[in-house]
Amino acid sequence: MPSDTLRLFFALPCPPELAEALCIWRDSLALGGKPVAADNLHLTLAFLGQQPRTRLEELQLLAAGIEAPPFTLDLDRLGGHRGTLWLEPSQMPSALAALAADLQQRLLAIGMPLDSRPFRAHLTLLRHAGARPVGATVDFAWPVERFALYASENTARGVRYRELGGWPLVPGLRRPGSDRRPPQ
Ligand code: 2AM
Repeated sequence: MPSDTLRLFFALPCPPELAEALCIWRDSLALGGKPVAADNLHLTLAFLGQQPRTRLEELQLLAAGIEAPPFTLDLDRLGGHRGTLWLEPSQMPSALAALAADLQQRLLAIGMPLDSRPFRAHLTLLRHAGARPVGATVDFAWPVERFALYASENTARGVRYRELGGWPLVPGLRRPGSDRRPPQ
């Protein structure tokens, strides 16, 4: 019988060609550990934790109301902590900060309990690494064109992130405040 709750999060899904390139590069580092599967690579925008299934429709409607433009995310920095290895941008694109902030404000407005830590954009590549990368340089350009809602599920083959809805980022949309004229 399906559970009454789902472990949910909103994220940017990594495009398949980029995911493949990232996995090839990561595997070439030969750091051991538990690699994140190519299909699971993503950048979390908001982590909701365990939520009742009955709230899914509300979350899908909330996401459909978001208007934000596409942007390029330069993953040009390696980060890591306790055997976890991730990629992150050295410069946070303002469009990404605005998208995450808009989503989080809307989630708070419907009473979703969110992590109180500030948003830190990162894409996890590897967990429980046996070694640290030495001298590795990185620069992957990610054309971000959509975001999605996922359920994290434990399967016989490990954790799988199932997409429950996806929404495009639409060109030509201005961020709030971006149409203000500078003072004369
Ligand atoms: P991670 O990659 O840094 O582990 C699915 O679990 C996604 O949600 C992962 O990207 C994970 O981040 C993130 N996540 C898991 N638990 C979280 C938490 N308590 N707060 C914020 N993000 C979390």
